[in-house]
Amino acid sequence: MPIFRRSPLILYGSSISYFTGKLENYFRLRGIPYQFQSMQFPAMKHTLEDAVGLMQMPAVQLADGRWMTDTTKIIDWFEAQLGGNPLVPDDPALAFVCHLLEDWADEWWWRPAMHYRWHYPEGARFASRHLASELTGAIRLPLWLKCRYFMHRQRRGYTTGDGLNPENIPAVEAQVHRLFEQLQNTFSSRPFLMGAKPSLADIGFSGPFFRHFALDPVPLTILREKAPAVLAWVKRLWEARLDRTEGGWCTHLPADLEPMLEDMGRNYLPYLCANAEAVRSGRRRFDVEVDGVFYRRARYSHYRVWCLSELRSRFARLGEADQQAVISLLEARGCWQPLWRTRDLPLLPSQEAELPFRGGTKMIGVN
Ligand SMILES: N[C@@H](CCC(=O)N[C@@H](CS)C(=O)NCC(=O)O)C(=O)O
Repeated sequence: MPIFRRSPLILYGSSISYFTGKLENYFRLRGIPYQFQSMQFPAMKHTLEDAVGLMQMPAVQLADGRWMTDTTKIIDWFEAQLGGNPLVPDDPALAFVCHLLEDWADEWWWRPAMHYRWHYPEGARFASRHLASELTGAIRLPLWLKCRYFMHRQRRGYTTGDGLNPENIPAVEAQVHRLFEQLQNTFSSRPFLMGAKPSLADIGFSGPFFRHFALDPVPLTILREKAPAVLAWVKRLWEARLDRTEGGWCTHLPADLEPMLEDMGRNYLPYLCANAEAVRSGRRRFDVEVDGVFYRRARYSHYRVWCLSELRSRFARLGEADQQAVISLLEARGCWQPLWRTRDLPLLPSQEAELPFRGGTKMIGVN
């Protein structure tokens, strides 16, 4: 029996964090016992930089003392220990789509989720107060000052400091509305993204939804009014246990997922390629127009070069017939060509090879 079945691991993070929420949904779904602890700063920053090479949340400490970082690779590791691959459809082309959706949820919906939290005063007031009280009790400064620090840091790092401005905000919000409509459509016809049971794609989407869109005041109001089936899915996923779920995978790509793939082919995949070009030429800030939206002075991300390389390696590992199936599925939805637009990727030497026990780069480097 794996060690994590015998003694609970510790999950360090924040009770309103995107990726902490993603990992909690995974642990619950898989029945992996965990004890949640809020990260305390500044102590955890030093602990994590020593233990895993960088400070990001969540972090996991196993009962044998080992530390882990990066939800995607943490989940991979647990899945390998548990065996059987039950969170990914058996059909290789659908399995590829499942991983694509997880990546899209992790990386593309981060900025809009941060926008809704930090742009609107009701979100920013709630989140800054919550984070300041939850994470920085040991810092002896007035609460109002810590709140100001969080608001400023998160905007500078992730919203206005990552390509958002008054000109493009309406278009970015329109994308979020479109996603809500698409998911409302999906969850009105079946319980989870890829069938009657939860997949890695659902776990991925719990990132932007569980602790952001379904929690922050402005997007929550939109969901209540326009996409209640999505709120029902958030709750269903939180309550789901894999050993108790019945039903199987979709046997082919459901029509309701097609518009999402088309959007991914128009926004995320071209963005990933543009980001790779920015990293190659050392442009820490770059301008990029994707899906008709112009992002000025977006931050480059070494980590997302690796994300693109992971998607490509996953494809490369498939047999010839499965590769053909993936190509036809992606080509028909406009995802194939943008996946390869930038040929050689500027990866760092052995980039992220030690995950989940040691990380090399943060999603976006913010101090
Ligand atoms: N790829 C990482 C991303 C984790 C991440 O970026 N987490 C955010 C909080 S939800 C964070 O810690 N950001 C670092 C910072 O703000 O300094 C994962 O999957 O765990």
